Amino acid sequence: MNAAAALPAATDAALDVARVRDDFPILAREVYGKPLVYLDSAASAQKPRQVIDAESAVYEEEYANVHRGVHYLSQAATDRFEATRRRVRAFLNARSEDEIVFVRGGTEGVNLVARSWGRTALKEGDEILISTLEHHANIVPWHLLAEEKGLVVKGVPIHEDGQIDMDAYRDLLTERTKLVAITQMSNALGIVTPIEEIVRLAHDAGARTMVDGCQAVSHGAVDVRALDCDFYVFSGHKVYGPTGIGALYGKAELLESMPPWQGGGEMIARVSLERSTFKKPPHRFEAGTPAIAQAIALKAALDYVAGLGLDRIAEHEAMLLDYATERLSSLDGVTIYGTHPNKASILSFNLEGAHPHDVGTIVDRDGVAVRVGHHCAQPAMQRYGIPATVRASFALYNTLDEVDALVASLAKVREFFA
Ligand code: 7TS
Repeated sequence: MNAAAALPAATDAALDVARVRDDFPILAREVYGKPLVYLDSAASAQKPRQVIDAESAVYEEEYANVHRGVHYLSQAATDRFEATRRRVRAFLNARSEDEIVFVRGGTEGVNLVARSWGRTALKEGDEILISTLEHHANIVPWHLLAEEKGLVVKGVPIHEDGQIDMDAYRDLLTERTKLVAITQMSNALGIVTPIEEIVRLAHDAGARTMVDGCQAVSHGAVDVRALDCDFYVFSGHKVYGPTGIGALYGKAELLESMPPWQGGGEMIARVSLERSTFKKPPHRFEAGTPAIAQAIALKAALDYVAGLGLDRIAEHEAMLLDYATERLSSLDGVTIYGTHPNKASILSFNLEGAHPHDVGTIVDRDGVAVRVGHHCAQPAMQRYGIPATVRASFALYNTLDEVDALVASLAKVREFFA
């Protein structure tokens, strides 16, 4: 991924993980009398003090509703809320802050695109291409829309190694394809997709593109202008920010052409009893009181990762992933899902003879938090003929010792089921 413009420059030195860990108060706690080993950041990342402080400072110092008050506090809160929009613009390297719509998270971003753009731009028989790697958030909204409008949703298959089958993708792209909605990084397998090529081929075929960046944004810089995607979504909570806030990027001319998807306060130009007219994007898509403190604190999260340097974060996580892959492979009866070299930060696996839920429960007693289940990515599980996996996901605050703790705990699981 390309370095985004306008982010504070980081130095070349490796990540100082001990210092970074001090920023995350929760990492100092114990569970069941054992040090917490948090390997579930793909579900939600822990928060640094900088984000926690930014959110509580809003309530302690400058809280009021935004975009409506003439009074001092409302204007101060509005300024800070809009400062995050500018920050997200820089984070994604969008052209304009008007291309950044605040949403609750990735799920809401996809639903917005489906409900607003999809409902008006697509017609019966049109095709939407998704992939086997998608999170349900980038599948179900398209199914709902397809049901309503008579659209066809098709899935691009993946190879055994978890990577998108680009030949199959080329074959599936036809003049009927009107949207390609594909992830930049799989939450279930950690595979990083060739998203630039996917977008380029879609555009060559005349289709619009929506990139699910929920997993990708915390592992490398994103440049939506270089990528040239039409829409891009991400959730704040996976990039060390608060829950309840995320962003949808949409190209200005597309957002301009789209109708509101929710009606209410703050998105209107004028309302009479008979009819309403609407504001321009992005406010047209932001009905009601938003997640004010969360949005303001999202800026602190984006500043935090930029300050450390996304390249350095990615390098550290790649080191953890390589080490974990090697150590896990040395255990008997381990199957790793997603073996294509282009992957980041996620290790999805099963232990022969042990149900993933049992594995998760046993390692939890050693203080090791992993996610088990289908990871809201059932098509990927179906591809491998399994109901679930164990998923360890690594973040900027994880250490090699924590990988060792996971492996030691898994060795106990092996003994238990031997
Ligand atoms: N897309 C991807 C690729 C995701 O990983 C997730 C959440 C979403 C969309 C939805 O994001 P939300 O913030 O709106 O929920 N993924 C996960 C996960 O892997 N474990 O818990 C949530």
